[in-house]
Amino acid sequence: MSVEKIPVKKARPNDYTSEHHPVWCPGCGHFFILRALTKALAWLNLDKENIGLVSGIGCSSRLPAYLDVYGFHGVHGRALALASGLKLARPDLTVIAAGGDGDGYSIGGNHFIHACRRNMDITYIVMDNEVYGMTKGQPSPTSDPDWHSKLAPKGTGLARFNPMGIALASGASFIARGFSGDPNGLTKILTEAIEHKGFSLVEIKSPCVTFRPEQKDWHHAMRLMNVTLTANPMEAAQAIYGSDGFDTGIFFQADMPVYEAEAANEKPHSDSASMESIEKALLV
Ligand SMILES: Cc1ncc(C[n+]2csc(CCOP(=O)(O)OP(=O)(O)O)c2C)c(N)n1
Ligand code: SF4
Repeated sequence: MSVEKIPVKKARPNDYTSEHHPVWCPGCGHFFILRALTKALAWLNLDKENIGLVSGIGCSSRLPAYLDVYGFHGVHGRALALASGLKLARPDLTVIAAGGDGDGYSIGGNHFIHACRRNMDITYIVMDNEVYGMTKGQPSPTSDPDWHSKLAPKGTGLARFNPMGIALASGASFIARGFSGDPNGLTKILTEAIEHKGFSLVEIKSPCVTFRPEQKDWHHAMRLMNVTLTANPMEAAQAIYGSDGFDTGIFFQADMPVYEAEAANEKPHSDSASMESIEKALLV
């Protein structure tokens, strides 16, 4: 008797896009991140119903609306809190959090540090344009101190926040930088980040063509995929702090303990005992 082969359906990037057309400004870097993410999901051939994409608020945080996966457009700065709860309640899901530098590093800064520290199996995509785009151009934690704007004449005078350095110091086990203008490199980084077991920070330089038009020149400055991957935090710290922000690639990847709530693995959803454990876990 011949054994029939069951063909495995290979997903295509368009399988993951929703019917909504992005309302981003023409030329915004976020378009290319959306595309790279759909390519990574297709490459991994993930089932749509097993993906949870959570965001905060901002132009970048509109991402879940444009993907045909389970999505949650949350509140400003709370994407990682939501993503952590989702992963604890449904450890079987691929959980991705997304947002901007304002959302994640300013109002969401505390959640960012502790999400790194827990090293839960979540991929965090930060679409960094060094500005609050949606609220019309305020400086963000990653803006240069002397970036002059109507809202901050002569700049803030404040040193830049170093998200990758902070992620390393706080316990994240995968740290990478991508560029929205490098679709192939970015797809590769996102694929590796989603596959990685633990907290993955993917910092993506994504020009805001409206409030930071000078960022259109970033593509001249980028040094694409030139970073040497290490599992040694000292070497990673040197690479992160030695970079002027224009190098891309995976800076750090290590096999480190991943926080998983025992009770959440046993019985998700309405069981009050497991809800208590989840609440306790989030206070760690
Ligand atoms: C609690 C709260 N504070 C402030 C706002 C206003 N707000 C909405 S989006 C945003 C900034 C978003 O900037 P960023 O995360 O960098 O994303 P971008 O728009 O640049 O992609 C702010 C301050 C809000 N919605 N909720
Ligand atoms: S304001 Fe900036 S970040 Fe927002 S959609 Fe326009 S270009 Fe993109």
